[in-house]
Amino acid sequence: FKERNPFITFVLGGPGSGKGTQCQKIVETFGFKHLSAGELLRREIDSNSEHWSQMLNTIKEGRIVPSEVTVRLIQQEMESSDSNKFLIDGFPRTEENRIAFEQLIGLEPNVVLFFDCPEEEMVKRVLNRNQGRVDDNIDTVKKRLKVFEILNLPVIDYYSKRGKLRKINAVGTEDEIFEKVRPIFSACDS
Ligand code: UP5
Ligand code: MG
Repeated sequence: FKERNPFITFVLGGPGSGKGTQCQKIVETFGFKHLSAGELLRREIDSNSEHWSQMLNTIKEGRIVPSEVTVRLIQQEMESSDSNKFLIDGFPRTEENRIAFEQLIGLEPNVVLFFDCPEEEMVKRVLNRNQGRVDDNIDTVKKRLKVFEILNLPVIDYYSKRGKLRKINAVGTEDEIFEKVRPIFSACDS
């Protein structure tokens, strides 16, 4: 897979910061393959795969599923895809996730997007979503925010130091935010 020299983007940001929404727009405009780690895990739970009940509990508590599970799912999706440009949404959540990906896949991301959004806005968006997600309730959202701050901010900081981070203010309409995202990919497209 490494020999295919894929272009890898990690898409980070707190719960409800708009990662999935903006990924959709990037796919439409730039033709990336979108892989949401959370979606892949929810799909595993829905298909009653091994350890599904443990995974469901972890997500209800806003905690992080073991790296080997998530990295394996992402790897399978990447390897079976025709695309060579990937948006990996909501991963890596922890330094351990990041290191597991680098070791297993043997690649680092080309770019890391960070949707920076105030907590009260994230809470509002998540509670308004209404798509039946088991983690979209005020108790779990508070836990997700805490886990984001403690475990994910160090990952964001790591990529900032490596010059790979593109921080985007995630307040505004979906289209306004996409206009800040667009130039990042226009530059890679040419
Ligand atoms: N919305 C979007 N943009 C808006 C805007 N500009 N203005 C107003 N509203 C806007 O957006 C959220 C909601 O806001 C939507 O209703 C949208 O219409 C609206 P969305 O684009 O869905 O935001 P997103 O950042 O994708 O929020 P999400 O809730 O998916 O983020 P999380 O990071 O919390 O969820 P994820 O699915 O990535 O992970 C869920 C759980 O899985 C984690 O908590 C964890 O338990 C587990 N997990 C792992 O263990 N490991 C992993 O690697 C990944 C996940
Ligand atoms: Mg999402």
